[in-house]
Amino acid sequence: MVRDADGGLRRAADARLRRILTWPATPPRWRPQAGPLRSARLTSLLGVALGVAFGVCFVTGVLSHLVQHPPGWFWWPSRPVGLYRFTQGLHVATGLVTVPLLGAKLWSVYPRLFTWPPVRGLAHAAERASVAALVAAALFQVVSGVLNVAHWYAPMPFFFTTAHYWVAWLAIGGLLTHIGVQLPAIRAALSHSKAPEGDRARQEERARQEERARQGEAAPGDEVAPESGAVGRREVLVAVAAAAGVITVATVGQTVRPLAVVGVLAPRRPGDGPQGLPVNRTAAAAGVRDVALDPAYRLTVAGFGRSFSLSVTDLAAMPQHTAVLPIACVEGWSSAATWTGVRLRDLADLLGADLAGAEAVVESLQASGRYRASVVAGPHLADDRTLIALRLGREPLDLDHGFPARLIAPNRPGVLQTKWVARITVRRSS
Ligand SMILES: Nc1nc2c(c(=O)[nH]1)N[C@H]1C(S)=C(S)[C@@H](COP(=O)(O)O)O[C@H]1N2
Ligand SMILES: [Mo]
Repeated sequence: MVRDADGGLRRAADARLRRILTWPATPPRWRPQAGPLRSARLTSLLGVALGVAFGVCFVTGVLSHLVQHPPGWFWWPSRPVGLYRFTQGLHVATGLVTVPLLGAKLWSVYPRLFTWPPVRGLAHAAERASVAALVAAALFQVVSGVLNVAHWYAPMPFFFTTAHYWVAWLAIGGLLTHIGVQLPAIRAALSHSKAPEGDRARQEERARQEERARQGEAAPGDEVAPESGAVGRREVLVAVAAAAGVITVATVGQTVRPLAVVGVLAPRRPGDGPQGLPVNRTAAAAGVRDVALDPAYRLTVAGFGRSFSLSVTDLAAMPQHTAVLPIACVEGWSSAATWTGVRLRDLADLLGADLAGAEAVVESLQASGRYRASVVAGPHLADDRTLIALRLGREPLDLDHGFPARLIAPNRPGVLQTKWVARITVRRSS
């Protein structure tokens, strides 16, 4: 029978692996001991919280990536105006909450790194390797994400966006595998108080624990005396929840304006900056000071075989519209502002072509740099709140906010709100 043959093969491979890896019978003395506090229930509760935070973070992160780098099949609406602001705020907030959760989770299982013997066979080796990959990926995501929120790119010799995106897939793959492998143990640990005596998963896990205990390698999660850790466990959970709460309150002010005063850990706060709005990249940093202030500035609009140029006076003479729209930076801060200017759609209409199925490429005076241009897809091109803004509040745009003209559209990441606009090219979307 095939099944027997498979099992036989695996047993033979396992036996060979064990012959190669001949561990001393007794573990070294420096092996950390599992205390009663590190119970399976604590580990499982932390794991569930971490899984939820990580899941929300993953979904909102993939969404953000799709919005910024849309593949052909992807469609993103221009309304609700603040949807991206919400999903990205949630991404950063859940990501920051994983810092204490991941720390506590790793603390609760850390003596398991030293299980003896280190490798018990092929399946065990594969499981340990997958957990190692998961831990490495999760730590990478948390550390790189925090560095990004802190605008500290120096320790990252790679392009953050690409690395953070691909490692997220590694982490989620590792996480799903881990949950699959641990499901019986999680269920057993969490059904501890509620499940009827005969619960099978629980019995199986009990049996496994007893077996491990007999082999003198009681895992830290194994509840030898479940009651002894009860008070301590609650304290640990309260401390972790408190840490998560403090981190959230101290950072969420970068996007929730009423909490800005307590946002002591938020690198940027709504309301701080010229004209009451933070600046991502200054005109000086982008190298556009002189060209942006040059009276010879013209905005070129091109497409469908036509092209024309407008001065700031020409733009100001067109119908002006006002919209309250947020800048929602992927780095986690966001702030709403009142913008006034010309509708992008009105400019495109001057080309005299049918705009159905069209998109616009908006380019900056900035000669180089990753965010010097962006594509405005159909829904945003058609939206009457998508503006080439000339004014912020009551004043002309500050030079650092994109003077003389910048793009501002609803429901888009900040990186796509191109400043110092020099050229708009309208084309059929591919
Ligand atoms: N030309 C140009 N436009 C740009 C950028 C840039 O680097 N160059 N940065 C973008 C990013 S990442 C953000 S968050 C917003 C911030 O706009 P603000 O500086 O006016 O707040 O501008 C966007 N527009
Ligand atoms: Mo940004």
